[in-house]
Amino acid sequence: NNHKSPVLWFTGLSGSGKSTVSVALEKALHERGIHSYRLDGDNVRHGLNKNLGFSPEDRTENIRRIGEVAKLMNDAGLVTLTAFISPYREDRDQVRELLEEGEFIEVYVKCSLEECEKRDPKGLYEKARSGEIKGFTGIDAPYEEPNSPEVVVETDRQTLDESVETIINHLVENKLI
Ligand code: GGZ
Repeated sequence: NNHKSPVLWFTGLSGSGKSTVSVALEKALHERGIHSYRLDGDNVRHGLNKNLGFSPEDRTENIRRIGEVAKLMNDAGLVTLTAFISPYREDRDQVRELLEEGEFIEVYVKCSLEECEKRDPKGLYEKARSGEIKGFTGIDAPYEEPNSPEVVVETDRQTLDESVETIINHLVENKLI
């Protein structure tokens, strides 16, 4: 198998738009005849990783398992999309190391904390601010920004279509699709 298929690893704060952008990208890839598979909280944290919470150790284990699953799907030749906060740089770098050179595409879904809090689609930031939820990313748990992500999309400054186009352009320019 000499054809590289990418793992698109979305990382960013809760509410930054990881799911929205990855769903839209999946659709754009489909329109180009490219079959992809998306891993996100709905199909992973309720199944494979339902024994994990949000302590630093559990988040690291969450990302480790997702990385291993992404590697398997990548071996099977699928374009794989993952949408998890993945707050620790070291954990993301471990996944990068599991894959071959050039296969791991870190997509930083950048959005100010202020804007994420304003969106607060599930009311979780409000609960974190009031202390009802402890250890919430960006409030009282860390988010380590990527140092050199392959792609950055800024969801508080770009439209959804622009973000998708930015990612597609990167994939085309690097002959990954
Ligand atoms: C961050 C939390 C927390 C805490 C529950 N911190 O906006 P959401 O709801 O849908 O996305 C968040 C999701 C994060 O799960 P991940 O598997 O992506 O996290 S990690 O990569 O850090 O393992 C949020 C919800 O779960 N959630 N508690 N304390 N997000």
